[in-house]
Amino acid sequence: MRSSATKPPEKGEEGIAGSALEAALGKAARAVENELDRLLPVPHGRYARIHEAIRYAIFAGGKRVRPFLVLTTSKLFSVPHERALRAAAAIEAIHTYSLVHDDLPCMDDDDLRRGKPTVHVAFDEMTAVLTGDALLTLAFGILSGEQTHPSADVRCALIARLAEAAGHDGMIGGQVLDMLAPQRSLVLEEIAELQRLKTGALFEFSCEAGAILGEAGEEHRQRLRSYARDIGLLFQITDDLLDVTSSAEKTGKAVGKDDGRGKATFVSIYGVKGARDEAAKLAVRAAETVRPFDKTAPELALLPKYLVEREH
Ligand code: GRG
Repeated sequence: MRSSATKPPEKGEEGIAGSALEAALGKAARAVENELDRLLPVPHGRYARIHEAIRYAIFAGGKRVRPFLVLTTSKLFSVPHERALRAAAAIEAIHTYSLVHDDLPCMDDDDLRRGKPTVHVAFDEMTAVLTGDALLTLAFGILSGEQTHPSADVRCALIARLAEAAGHDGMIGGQVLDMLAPQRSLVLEEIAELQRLKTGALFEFSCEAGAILGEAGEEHRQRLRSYARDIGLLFQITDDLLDVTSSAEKTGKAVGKDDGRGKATFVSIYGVKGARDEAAKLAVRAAETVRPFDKTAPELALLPKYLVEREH
């Protein structure tokens, strides 16, 4: 029998919930990585270099939060796992393409991503551009496949929603605002708008994908959209906080860049404490929004707090 001195400290309810969420995130990450491994080209022939770069970008690491959201929201509407996995792989392909392109010398010019040299550093610039292009194209190819859903209408709805989220009125639009924004002169509403597009749009797709695959009603879709908006925003606020409070070792990417460029962020506007408070407030609201889903997917309500407390 263990003596009380050697007994590990009992986990509180929150700790247990936190570990359950971490286990669920890990499980989702492994599942989507297996699916991507199946879907990505195996390096061969004259195209081997681009195939290798695609695999390098995808398997460099990453938290796989967006695939987790696709898989978890799919569970709400009893979407078969194999279908949800394809949509999860598609969103991770789009997300990874955006990181590869964002790191290019003509954009953010970063050398480190997911703790490894960026694709243009590990390979070369041309290969990095084409890797992003290939991943973007692959995502739509995956969604168009019959294994994603037997109904062509549902597949088209998914494709249209992803095109909207990733395109000029979504992530690309946000990136344009970010690149062209007059430094420091952005006000809070403009930063929120920019980030809602740049970071939030893919979160919105990730949360809605399950509802589209499950042909859920508008009420559920709206609830998930509103949850996604809050977590997209708190995710970005946390990203801004990590840029000033964390290190490259922990985040796996360069830090201190926003301040170095005189870029207006949530932290430059709210201050560190104000930004933390704002993120925490959004986390509470997001968790409340998905309470009705607690029985089927309790992880959804746990995720917001986890995302504001993340260290990378
Ligand atoms: C260049 C097409 C193009 C788009 C750029 C999303 C984006 C738009 C750029 C990424 C740069 C960036 C730092 C965005 C802020 C928040 C964010 C999306 C961080 C990275 O996402 P994580 O933390 O990354 O989920 P991992 O590596 O865990 O997948």
